[in-house]
Amino acid sequence: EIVKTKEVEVARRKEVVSVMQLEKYPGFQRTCNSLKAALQKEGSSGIIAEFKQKSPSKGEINFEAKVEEVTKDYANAGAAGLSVLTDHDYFGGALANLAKARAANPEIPILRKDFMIDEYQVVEAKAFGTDVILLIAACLGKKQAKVLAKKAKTLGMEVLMEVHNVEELELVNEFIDLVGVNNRNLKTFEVDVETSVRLAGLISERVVKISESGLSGVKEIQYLRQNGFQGFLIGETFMKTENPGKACRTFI
Ligand code: IGP
Repeated sequence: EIVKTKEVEVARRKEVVSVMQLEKYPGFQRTCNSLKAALQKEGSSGIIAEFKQKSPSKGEINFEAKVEEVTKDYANAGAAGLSVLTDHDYFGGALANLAKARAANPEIPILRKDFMIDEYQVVEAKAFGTDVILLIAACLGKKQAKVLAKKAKTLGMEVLMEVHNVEELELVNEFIDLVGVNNRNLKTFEVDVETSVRLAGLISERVVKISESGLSGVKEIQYLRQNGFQGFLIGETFMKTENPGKACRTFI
């Protein structure tokens, strides 16, 4: 179970770097870029392009790609935001990748893609230059989700909550800025864009809606836009090609 793995990982990391040390990292000196504003901007592509080298469902996707290069190419292609996986065990990501993406792209909003279960990770996200944290409803309790979201807001970051069904929408609270519907069922890995469409009407008008996973064509994006989505999180479709930035450009 992912949550257990994360608890062990976080406990280990806390011993290596304390919260007080993290607060001295360069990320604490900067003001965050708003993903919500970027997605709401007139003419925004809505594309949140992800740096993803492997996944539990697909295995290796792209081990050659360099995070600085790919994220810069995404930004130049016209992506509204970037997503960087920092989970190592399941997705081959790293916090170092986040720092590199940040250094290469000072202006664009960056999402830290990980399984957040502890306030320590929220502080860590800020330290490494994150603008938006991800909270996966399926991994959290209602109270825990609120504590983590509030902490992120206190540090000036935005919060994206990921849901996959109606029940999980119960976890959305006043500190959530964006809600993402994951089209992929994390247990079966099955992908269905209709998951987004079905939930769209049930999501608060106050938040920006994002459709996540399994998106592979411009037609799908148009369809989702018509159904109220302003953000589209895409990883594999870009990363599986030799030139992810170029693939991204075809969606803009
Ligand atoms: C991207 P895809 O199918 O375009 O590569 O999906 C993103 O939605 C996916 O990586 C993702 C994810 C997650 C990864 C969505 N939610 C939670 C790790 C954890």
